[in-house]
Amino acid sequence: MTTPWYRRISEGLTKSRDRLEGQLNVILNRGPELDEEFWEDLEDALIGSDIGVTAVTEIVERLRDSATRKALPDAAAVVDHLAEELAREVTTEAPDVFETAPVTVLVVGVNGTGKTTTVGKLATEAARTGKSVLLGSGDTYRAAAVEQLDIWAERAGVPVIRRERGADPAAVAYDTVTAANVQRPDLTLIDTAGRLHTSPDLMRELQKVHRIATRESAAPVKVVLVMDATTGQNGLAQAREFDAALDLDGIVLTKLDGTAKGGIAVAVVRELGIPIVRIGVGEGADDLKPFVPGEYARALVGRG
Ligand SMILES: Nc1nc2c(ncn2[C@@H]2O[C@H](COP(=O)(O)OP(=O)(O)OP(=O)(O)O)[C@@H](O)[C@H]2O)c(=O)[nH]1
Ligand SMILES: [Mg+2]
Repeated sequence: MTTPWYRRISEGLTKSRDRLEGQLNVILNRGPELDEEFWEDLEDALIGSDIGVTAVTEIVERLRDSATRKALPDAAAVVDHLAEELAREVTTEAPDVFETAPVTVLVVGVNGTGKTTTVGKLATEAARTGKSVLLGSGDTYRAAAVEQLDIWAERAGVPVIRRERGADPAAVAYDTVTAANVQRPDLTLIDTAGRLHTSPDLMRELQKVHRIATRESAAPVKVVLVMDATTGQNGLAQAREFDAALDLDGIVLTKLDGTAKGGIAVAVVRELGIPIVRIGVGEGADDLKPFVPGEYARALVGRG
């Protein structure tokens, strides 16, 4: 069961697991009784991981039901069953947007969440598995943005469509999808500049980028938000705004390695209803992983 892949996810979630596992151990050390104090402390431990009140209430309810039916006889049995319930909360039927080919994916999000890095990692992964990839450098604001994407592209050996700094990002999107219509790559990824979800002008600009890409692209166009897991509840607020403006197809949850509140992934799926399509557990090319509910839950709870 301990594949290298699982080990990396598990390492990435160390901070979150240390926190949650520590709290669960405190609860377990008090004894096997399933009294009110047990259920309250379990709830608090889960809410403290940013799992979100809605999901926590449902999970604890189900565990209580099982305990009443004597399926879970004591505290240890309940805690052992927790990972399974958590996995259930984040399981969705949504298809993997990066696996359908051909596809064009517009990558959006607030400043510094990891968009360009994620585009680089995705390009690396796709190229390695023999897919053809085309990148569009849609961040025309930041001086170093094009160079940053170029470095990833060069390493992955994939072409990039770009324009001069200050150009209209919708023009870059146009150039990219029209090139894709001719070259027909399996995967086209368009990076965009970071922007605050509270800025109407910048959100309108992004809608224009999306409109033009959708109008011109022969391949279906999907929109993926890159969300920084360390921003917690604020990240959820960002996601709601981006979803309202662009109707998101998926979320890449980055920097899970940088937070003790990795339960935020549960809140993303349950409260936003948007599937998590990848998780970022580090800065390297190999640190972007598929989101597998069972593995994630085991890595978060740390037991079994
Ligand atoms: N620890 C960790 N760092 C990450 C992860 N993903 C990205 N980063 C780092 O986050 C920082 C910002 O990443 P960028 O890819 O430049 O973020 P961005 O969203 O493109 O930023 P802007 O274009 O300025 O909005 C970089 O230092 C990345 O290495 C991750 O999963 N874990
Ligand atoms: Mg960027």
